[in-house]
Amino acid sequence: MMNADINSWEEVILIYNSALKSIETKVSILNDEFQHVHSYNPIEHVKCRIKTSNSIVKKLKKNGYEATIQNMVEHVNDIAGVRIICSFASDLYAIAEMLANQSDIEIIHIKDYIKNPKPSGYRSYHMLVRVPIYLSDKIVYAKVEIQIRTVAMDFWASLEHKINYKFEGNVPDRVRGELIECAFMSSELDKMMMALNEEVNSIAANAEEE
Ligand code: 0O2
Repeated sequence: MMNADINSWEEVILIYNSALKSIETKVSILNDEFQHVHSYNPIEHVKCRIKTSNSIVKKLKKNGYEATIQNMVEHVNDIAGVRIICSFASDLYAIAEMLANQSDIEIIHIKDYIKNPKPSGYRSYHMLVRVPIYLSDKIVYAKVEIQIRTVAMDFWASLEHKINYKFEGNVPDRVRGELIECAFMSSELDKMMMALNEEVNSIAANAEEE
């Protein structure tokens, strides 16, 4: 059964909430296993949210679609959103690969705004996936947008989001320029912290060998 079988608002919420739970559990298992094998948690925290009905309708209208359940399910990719915040960029790619390798996760597309940041300076790794939900009499599939980013990327994105909201999208050029500079600095910070962490790990590994 496909997405078109979802036909009431209550059912939409039920299905997308289940999809969120499914991804949240998968991420939590990976984090526990990482802790078991490597003795540390790559994930700082995970945030799950269902897009509000107002935001869904706004997005549909912006893209020229009528506000119907069918259009929502077909054209709004981020009704269910999971944000995974990691300490280091290397962990972020490891988590993304582990999720991608799970046979019941179908990847619809990947947008790597870390390798290719947006002109705004935005950096994050986006996976749009589809997961099966087993109901009493049928299987339905729901899309989940997974955003994976470092703490520094998340800090930048939440400030930029607030600034955009305050200026209703018309951010003054000077502020926009400063934001781009902050994005560059946060990227440099990520690189330095990752290098430092690798150095500390190799010192610790050498000490263990001796
Ligand atoms: P909100 O309020 O976070 O929900 P799609 O969702 O795939 O149909 P698009 O624009 O092609 O649409 O997807 P993209 O580029 O992958 O971005 C989706 C989400 O990423 C956005 O959702 C934001 O959460 C985040 N994002 C993308 N670009 C930026 C940016 O420049 N700054 C910040 N702070 N966040 C960004 P929404 O629905 O736009 O917003």
